[in-house]
Amino acid sequence: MTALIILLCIILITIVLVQIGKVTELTAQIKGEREVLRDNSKWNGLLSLIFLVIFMVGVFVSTWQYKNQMLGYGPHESASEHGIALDDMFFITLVFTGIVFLLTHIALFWFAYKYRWSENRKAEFISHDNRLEIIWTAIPAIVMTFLVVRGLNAWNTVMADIGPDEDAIEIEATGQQFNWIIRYPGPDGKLGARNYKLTTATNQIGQDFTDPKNWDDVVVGQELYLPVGKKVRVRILAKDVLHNFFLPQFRVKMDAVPGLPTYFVFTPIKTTSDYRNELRKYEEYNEPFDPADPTGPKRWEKFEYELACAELCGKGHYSMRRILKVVSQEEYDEWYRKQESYYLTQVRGKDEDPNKDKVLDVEILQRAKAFSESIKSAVESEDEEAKTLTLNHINFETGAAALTANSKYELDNLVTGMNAFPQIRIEIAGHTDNTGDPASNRELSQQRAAAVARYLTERGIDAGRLRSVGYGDTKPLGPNDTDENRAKNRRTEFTIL
Ligand SMILES: [Cu+2]
Repeated sequence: MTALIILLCIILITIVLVQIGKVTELTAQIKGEREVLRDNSKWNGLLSLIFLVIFMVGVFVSTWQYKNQMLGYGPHESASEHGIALDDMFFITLVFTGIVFLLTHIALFWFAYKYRWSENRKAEFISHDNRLEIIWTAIPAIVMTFLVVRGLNAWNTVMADIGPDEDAIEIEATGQQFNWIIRYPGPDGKLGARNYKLTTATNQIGQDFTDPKNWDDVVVGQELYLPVGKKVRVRILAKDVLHNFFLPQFRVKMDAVPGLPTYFVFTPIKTTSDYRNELRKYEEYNEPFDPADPTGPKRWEKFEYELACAELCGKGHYSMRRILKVVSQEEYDEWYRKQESYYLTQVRGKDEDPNKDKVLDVEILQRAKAFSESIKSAVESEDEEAKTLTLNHINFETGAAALTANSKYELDNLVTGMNAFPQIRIEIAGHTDNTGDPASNRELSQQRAAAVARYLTERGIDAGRLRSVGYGDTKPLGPNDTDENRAKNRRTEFTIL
């Protein structure tokens, strides 16, 4: 129905236009051609002049109206160092194109009015003018050179990579349909190697876990943090289709291309709260964030820097939004301390862990620290029960009393503890589960406890400070009903006497 009405309207308008044309022709015949021409030219010139005035007023009013939407101005000042230079470039280009825009439009409509048709005037025909040609070639050439040289300069500064010894954080962003996987280096400051062939459901970015640099790497959650004033290099990759790493407030924008790593280096210069305080000065940011809740928080209070994907990468594209918090170095350090290694929390000890049989340096350090803390609190404790500690990382060859090679780390921690508290004496106790003959269980547990004691004396601990006992299956921690519980009951303990 609507379509029919629209069609009818078009037909009617066409008929009206044709009729107007006919009427004009008829009046021309009656009044004489020249008179009509003079009338038309006069009106044409006058309307051009009126249009010029309205148009120019419109240009200036809308520029004023929307000034707070412009990059590099008011609430949209850049939050990064290089962003200021980029905004300046836009501004200078705007000044030049603005001048040209104003001059050409004024000339166009003013001339249409001033040189409207008149019987007493004849056009002057200029076939060629060298001076004019030189002027209008030279001016754009000089302006273009200025803009291009400046732009090239800015490009080289913005795209400069970090130097080998420069103090910077390198993080990694991998785009996939539909989220960003953001990886931070661990305390070693280095990101571990990747190999796409190693990609699995748990190892989404194909980290090569035989590379020790990967062991402490962190994969962060929905919010990412960066310290203010510190240079950041983002390694940008994609797993499936084109994505784009876009931090609008920082003027950071770089394609994430499958198979072709790109990067962007930038320095945030404003924290999230700095930026909020700047927005606070503008009326439009003092409106409620949620229009349905007029007394709720204001827009500036809820402002967050965002990481977006600026490539239409599929139907879930919008869900690639992430929050970036720029904070002080202290706040950053505090957040960073809370992050956990992806490898140690998600992969370590599982089937796909290539280092299952090895004890890692990070673990040795962690265990040494934990051990020294627990032996200290056991020594200081008044509670009898707290004086018994289980040696969780001591293992023996199956059915024998020989210590496995990896057991030495915990035993060395025990040696360090015995040296730190020279006054203590300990009882080393071997325990088994209830499988097999009780007498041989007791015998085996005795031999194992003795093996531990032997190791300690070999490391210089006085034998008088040690007592080794085999309890066999007589002191289980719990019922021997499942494999798991039996494993808990097979243990080596020591008690501070
Ligand atoms: Cu995307």
